[in-house]
Amino acid sequence: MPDSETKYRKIIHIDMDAFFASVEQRDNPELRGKPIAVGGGGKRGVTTTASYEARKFGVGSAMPGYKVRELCPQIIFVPPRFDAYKEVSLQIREIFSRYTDLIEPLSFDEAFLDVTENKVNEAIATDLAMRIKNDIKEETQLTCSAGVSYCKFIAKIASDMNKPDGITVIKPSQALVFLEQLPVKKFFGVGKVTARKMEAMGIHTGVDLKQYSKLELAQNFGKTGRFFYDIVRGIDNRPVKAERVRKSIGIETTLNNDIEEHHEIVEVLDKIIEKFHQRLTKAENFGRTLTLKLKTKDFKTITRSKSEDYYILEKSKIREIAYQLLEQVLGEHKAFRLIGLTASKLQSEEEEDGQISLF
Ligand code: TTP
Ligand code: MG
Repeated sequence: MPDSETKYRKIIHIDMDAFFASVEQRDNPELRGKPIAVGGGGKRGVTTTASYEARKFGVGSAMPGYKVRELCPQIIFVPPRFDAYKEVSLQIREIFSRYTDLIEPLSFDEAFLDVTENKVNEAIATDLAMRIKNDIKEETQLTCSAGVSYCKFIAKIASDMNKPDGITVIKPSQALVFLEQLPVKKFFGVGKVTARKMEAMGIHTGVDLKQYSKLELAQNFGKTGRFFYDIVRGIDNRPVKAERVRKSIGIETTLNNDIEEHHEIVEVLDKIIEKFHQRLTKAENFGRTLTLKLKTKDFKTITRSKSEDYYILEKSKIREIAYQLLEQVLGEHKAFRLIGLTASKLQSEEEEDGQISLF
């Protein structure tokens, strides 16, 4: 529990209610008030989610179709329309940004907002959460649930407590009792295996968890164990991390000696291309523009770029363009001390603009 000297943060966690299913019911009045499952209608498919009407029968996410039919024979299967969900996702993010720039999206339908300082000078976080809920309802015709607290962990648990269309506030003074009563399966990172292990150790709720020392928890659960130790005492200082949109991905190498032999330059460039391609592949993020950067021995920086209509995905294509760009430079300059390659106009950036579906 943070001591009374601490200036508490104000964190809101927002999560849309039965997200995909609600969008389907909004866009097709015939589905309203009925048990529906989004996806899972095919032979092998599983559901993405289910409407609240279907949840009464026990239908939920990631369930195979046959199981859903067993639980709820009158279920209506609806194929997913990811573009529609993406659109709402962008809409709600725009709403959040009216109130704060400290937004950390966790998925398409949920985000943390740090509103300690906010753009509308609203001192009461609960009132701000109400405003956000109202904006979302008015502009998307959909409901969401909000959790309000002083840290991320409690705000996220709180948003799930009064679904749908709910709001739950856990004040710092209520946090300790709240956490002591919390079933361990609600604790971050408690999967089935951990839950079973905890069960065996007699840990059912926060208060049981508290009986163990930090060392004991670390020995049994590693790094997560230390996290549990702090969390159950209400200590969670993780900041809300605003997602910065990446504009470019690049690699450069400063050389020990200036190089001017053509074959040496190409050798270094080939190594860079290899690493550069690996990095893009790992990030699953490619660019439409490639930039070659060179620094001459007298510290002059030269860049040459080329853009394509589509993302430059293959190593051979990167090499082809990089060689072309190098040829352009070699006419004027010879000796270099740095070589680099950068990709820009990235896939991730354009997805953010809503041009490309994320699914
Ligand atoms: P959730 O927020 O977990 O669920 P939900 O919004 O449907 O319901 P709740 O009211 O309980 O928040 O997930 C958001 C969307 O993500 C969900 O509508 C569909 C999708 N999803 C999947 O595709 N597969 C899954 O296994 C889960 C859990 C969600
Ligand atoms: Mg949700």
